[in-house]
Amino acid sequence: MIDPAAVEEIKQILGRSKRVLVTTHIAPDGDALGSLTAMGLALEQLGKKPTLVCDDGLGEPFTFLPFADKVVKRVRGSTHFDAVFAVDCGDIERTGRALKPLQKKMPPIVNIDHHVSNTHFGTVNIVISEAPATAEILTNLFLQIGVELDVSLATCLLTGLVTDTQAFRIPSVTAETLRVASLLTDAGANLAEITMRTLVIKDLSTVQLWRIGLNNMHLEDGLAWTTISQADLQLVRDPGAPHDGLNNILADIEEAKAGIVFTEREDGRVKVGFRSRPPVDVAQFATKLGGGGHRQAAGALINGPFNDAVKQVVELVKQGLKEA
Ligand SMILES: [Mn+2]
Repeated sequence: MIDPAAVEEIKQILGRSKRVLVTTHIAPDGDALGSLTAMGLALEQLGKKPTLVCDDGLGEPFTFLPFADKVVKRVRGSTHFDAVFAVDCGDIERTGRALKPLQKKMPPIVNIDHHVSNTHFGTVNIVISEAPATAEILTNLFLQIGVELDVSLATCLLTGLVTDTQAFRIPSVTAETLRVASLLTDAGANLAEITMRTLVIKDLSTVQLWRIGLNNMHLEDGLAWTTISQADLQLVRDPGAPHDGLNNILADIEEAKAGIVFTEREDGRVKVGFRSRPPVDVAQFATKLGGGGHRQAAGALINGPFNDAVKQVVELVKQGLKEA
């Protein structure tokens, strides 16, 4: 249940609006894009003219989403909008350049999000940090304002829910999350297909990167780490492929308390990606290196040379794990 006063304010804004810009955060994930397209579909159902903007666009594996082809990187034509909806976006800076063309005459902003760090930048703010996904908040909002959950809308929303919860596996998943998911499957969303497309299937380059990473893996004193150098990247079909999953594999080793993937960048700097299982806090290490993140997933970008950087961070983290 969403605060009825906030829902009333949203209804009033919608009552005065025809053209609505919907946006989300840069480097979008499944919850960002699922929420963006769901909001667009809902607005269309309510007779509005939505424009969906994501500064980084919408790419694989999310092109299957209903309304995916409506997502643009920049506003074209008139920059007059009656309202802005920002979904899954903790900070207005995270919208990138999406709102730049509106700066001179910014309409009311409705901010719907679940990031604990949300800056409440909206005219109306629905920020529920206990919710595991923005899509869960949106589902409840749609029910409260009388939007019908059809199969397209349900598919977008369930995609947000499945991806942000890693298929309902994280601690913030509650009975309410499962009730929302069952409403969405009742409406026709295909849970198995969404999970397969967004969490299971990987492109070949990703798995090639994992192979390199697993070959280079070390495990000492409760720390699992691996290195991917520029020379290694030459062996991968698409060197830019994501290798987040590799991080999780390392941190999932029973004998490991934390996992680190070191990636050598073209500019000589070193990307350091941390993962851990509760209660081990890796954000402290990332922060020490000038980066940041969450307790169980954090990162930093540090200076090379590569081998020296790896050695230094491994020693720092091993020491920290020993003291903890
Ligand atoms: Mn999210």
